[in-house]
Amino acid sequence: MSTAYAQKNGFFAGLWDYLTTVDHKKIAILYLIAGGFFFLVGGIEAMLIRIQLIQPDNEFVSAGLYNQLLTMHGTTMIFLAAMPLIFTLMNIAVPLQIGARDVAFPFLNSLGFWLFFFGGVLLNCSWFMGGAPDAGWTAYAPLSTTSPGHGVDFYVMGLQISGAGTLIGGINFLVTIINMRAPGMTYMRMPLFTWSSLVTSVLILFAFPALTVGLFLMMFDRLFGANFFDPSMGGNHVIWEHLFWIFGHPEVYILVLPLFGLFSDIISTFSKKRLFGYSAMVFATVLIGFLGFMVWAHHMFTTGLGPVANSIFAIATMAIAVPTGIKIFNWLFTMWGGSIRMTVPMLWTVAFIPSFTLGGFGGVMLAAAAADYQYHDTYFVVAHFHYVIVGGVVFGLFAGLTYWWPKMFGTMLNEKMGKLAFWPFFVGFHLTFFIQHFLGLMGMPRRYWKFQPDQGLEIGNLVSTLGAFLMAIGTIIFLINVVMTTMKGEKVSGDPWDARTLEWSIPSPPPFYNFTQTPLVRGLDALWVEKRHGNGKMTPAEPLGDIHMPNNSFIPFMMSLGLFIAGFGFIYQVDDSSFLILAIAGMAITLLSMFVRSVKDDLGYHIHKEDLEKGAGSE
Ligand code: HEM
Ligand SMILES: [Cu+2]
Repeated sequence: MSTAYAQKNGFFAGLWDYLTTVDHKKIAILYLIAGGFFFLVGGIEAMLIRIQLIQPDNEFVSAGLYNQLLTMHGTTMIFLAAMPLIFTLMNIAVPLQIGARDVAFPFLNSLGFWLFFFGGVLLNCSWFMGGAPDAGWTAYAPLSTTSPGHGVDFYVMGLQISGAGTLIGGINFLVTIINMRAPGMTYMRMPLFTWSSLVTSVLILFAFPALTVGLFLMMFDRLFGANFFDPSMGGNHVIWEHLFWIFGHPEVYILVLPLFGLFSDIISTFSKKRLFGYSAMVFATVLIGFLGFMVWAHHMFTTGLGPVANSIFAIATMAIAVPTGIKIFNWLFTMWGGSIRMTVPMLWTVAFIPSFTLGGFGGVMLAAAAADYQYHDTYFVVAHFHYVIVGGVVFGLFAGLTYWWPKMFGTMLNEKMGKLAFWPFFVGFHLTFFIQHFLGLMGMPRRYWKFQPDQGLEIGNLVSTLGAFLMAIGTIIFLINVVMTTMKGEKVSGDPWDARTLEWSIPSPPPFYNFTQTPLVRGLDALWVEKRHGNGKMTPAEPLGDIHMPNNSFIPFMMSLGLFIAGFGFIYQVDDSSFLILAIAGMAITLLSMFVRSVKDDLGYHIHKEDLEKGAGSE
């Protein structure tokens, strides 16, 4: 067992460090870079869609390309942008909020990232290899099973690899939050972000296997001649819809619940008050998580489930408004009478509340099954889900990145620039999506390439596109802020927001072992308790001792690379069976890496007490 931890410098040493890292804080940065990149790709796709719809009968992109852009925009935003950026936040904050040195399985954390990354790259390779998937992000059969070319095959293989990464990541956080909490951190003292990450991890554990199964069946239908979804051969395509939405509906809660938790932390921090109704908030989070699973068939009202099933799913769906309402009111009550500081994270949070509530109203309208026969597959739906996904998830990501930026990088994003980014994005968001409710009610169908001049849809579409440009401007200003902040590199203290939870009790950025000594938690908002009733510092729960750390490893990268190579093999063996060699070679790389991992003893290393006293690893 080695005890040395040499710090090498230089670009390649740094690159190698990131390729092999198992440190949750560095993995958070990897998720940020990859997720941020895919967010820009998805955003460009959105802009191209909106430019196509800026005027009637437009010929900016062809119909086929439009289908690809639409499919890739939705798929990219959900799987390759929103999910990884949420993993950024969970990775940076969860271990620190519970007083842990890392996640439960650091090796798996790295594997989860690389699987997501290679899956996303594989999916996007389709653009350069004969065309992207074009059957919508929902890939409904039989449209998807009969779509020509290899686009949908890339969807199947890319999402399978990427989804495995998410599943692994979710399980890791589940175990981490259950097992790794510092002494005194009972369940009812966990910060709300950690609570909602726990519920989210449970949702991932139950939802993603449905996607895995669906994608496997689809893979066999498309690549190996099976007929699970082909009615003419005795299959049933409604099965795909069920499997997809048993995954897909919980997925939207997987995306939004962590941000609900984040908003709770932000609101109590910047109102200088304990969260109002803490236990009701926890209960509401769990209830939303549970109900999120019981309502998937509201996506299938029009498939002929029958009036009884439709009514049950309609009522279950509407019931979600109750715990969500409890949350909204508790946020408002927390702010009520607080001494509010309108920082940039707080600004996004305050903007989120009415925006998301409007999205919720649209959701309740859609939940009325009879009415959904009118709204179904119109722009009303597009308006609704962007209200919740952008107004909830994207606002939350901006809030969370700004809030935890100092913890991640030790520098603070500029507040003025932050506000300058917020306003165009916020105004643009409402311009883009509010009017789409009416376009939908006027009969504009979803996923259409063109509309016609005499339909009265011109102005609405024009406004919507102009709004999208404003959002793009906001995003660019945010990026400029990131670049400028990084170049300036002004250092901040460990607790620049005067915050309440454990992550702010250590330096920014934290040393790689996080806590020199595990802290003792004496109440909810552990750091705040010490600020009020102590000397403002956490009391250690243990004497200073050696810290055990895991070694870096290149194996997660190799395992994922193998699957990436095998993916091409599986896809192209349909045309030419010699591609099976690629499938076999790729699987061999993966299996060999797994074998090496199993037989090689990797016991990690220790940081010695004496080195800790000298301040090893902290800046
Ligand atoms: C940032 C500005 C955004 C704009 C301007 C935008 C615009 C659009 C447009 C025009 C459509 C096509 C609707 C249709 O014809 O059916 C669409 C679909 C979609 N968008 Fe966005 N979007 C944005 C952000 C997002 C984000 C952040 C997410 C998710 C995290 C997202 C998820 C989706 C999904 C899932 C679809 C459905 C795709 C499909 O039907 O296959 N969008 N978006
Ligand atoms: Cu749903």
